[in-house]
Amino acid sequence: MQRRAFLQSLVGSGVLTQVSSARAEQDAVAPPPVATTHAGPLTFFSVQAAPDLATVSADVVFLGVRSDAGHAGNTGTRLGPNSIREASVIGEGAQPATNDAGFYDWELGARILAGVRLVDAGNLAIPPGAPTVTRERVTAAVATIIGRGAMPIVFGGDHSITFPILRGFRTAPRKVHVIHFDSHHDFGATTGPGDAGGLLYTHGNHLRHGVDLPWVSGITMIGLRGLRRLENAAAEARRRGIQMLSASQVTRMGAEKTVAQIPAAESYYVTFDIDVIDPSLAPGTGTPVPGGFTYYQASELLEAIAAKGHIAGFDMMEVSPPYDFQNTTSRLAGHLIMRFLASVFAARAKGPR
Ligand SMILES: [Mn+2]
Repeated sequence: MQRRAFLQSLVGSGVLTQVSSARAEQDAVAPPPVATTHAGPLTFFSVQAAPDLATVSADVVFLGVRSDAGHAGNTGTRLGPNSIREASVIGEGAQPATNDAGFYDWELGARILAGVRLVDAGNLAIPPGAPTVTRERVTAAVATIIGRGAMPIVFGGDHSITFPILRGFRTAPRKVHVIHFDSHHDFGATTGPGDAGGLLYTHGNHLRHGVDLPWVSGITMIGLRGLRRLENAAAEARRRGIQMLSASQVTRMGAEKTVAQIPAAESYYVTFDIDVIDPSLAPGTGTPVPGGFTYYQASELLEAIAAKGHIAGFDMMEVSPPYDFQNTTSRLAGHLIMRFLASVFAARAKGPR
């Protein structure tokens, strides 16, 4: 049928008239308010913007590092920080300047993070073609945040950024045990043949550097899986006392038993590679591996870690929007961070950590 004739038949049947009169009625009853869906600077969950790290006064500082320099081929993680922020504010209107009221969590049936001073410092300025300078700036920024008494939460960026973040803990009041969520060990060799191809700083060997920092008291890896030709890095990691828990081991044990295996420590730093999540739930990453955790598994693991001891910092790495579907991965990443922080501050409220 011709389109015109089809439309005329609809008019004749009264369908179009009914629809348009219903809409007219709706418009008359509820004129649309003049409002914007989101205004002001783009910040994570619309928290207060605090671009001056030197004077920041907060409990938590979110910081984006838009760097791809440590990734081998599938770049895109430089778009991660803003994508995580955008996904976190969809559907939200103008927000209050402070976080006094916190957020309502439908699954807990309660408000979380009320009164916790959350601020977003924006993205670190990244010079083009100078990854060494980038790493130095990351270290300086993290050290500044810690010096201000706040907890750094860094959005990557590729995972090579975690080493300069850990360097920034040099003057932190407590040593840190690193809890590494990742489908990969990221413990590749830095010289000679190996998983990282003999390159010094990549997203595949940041923990090989991190393990040597005197203020890193230990490392636990959670979520390992996949097939590799080489196992020399795993052997070296074991030799260095690193505990490696595979994704299937953790799935069998559950969150409580898994976290009970992490040694007691003065404080914990959690580095979270989004590829530890099953790729069907978090496709937006450059090196996906079959298998992996669900959102609930990861959320429960983080909750148990928050209850275990003092949490010194956190990073969310390898979110790569070009491979994502409907911002699913960015949204999942953002929610995990907020659920984790809710557990951290609920634990702190119960007593000193
Ligand atoms: Mn990684």
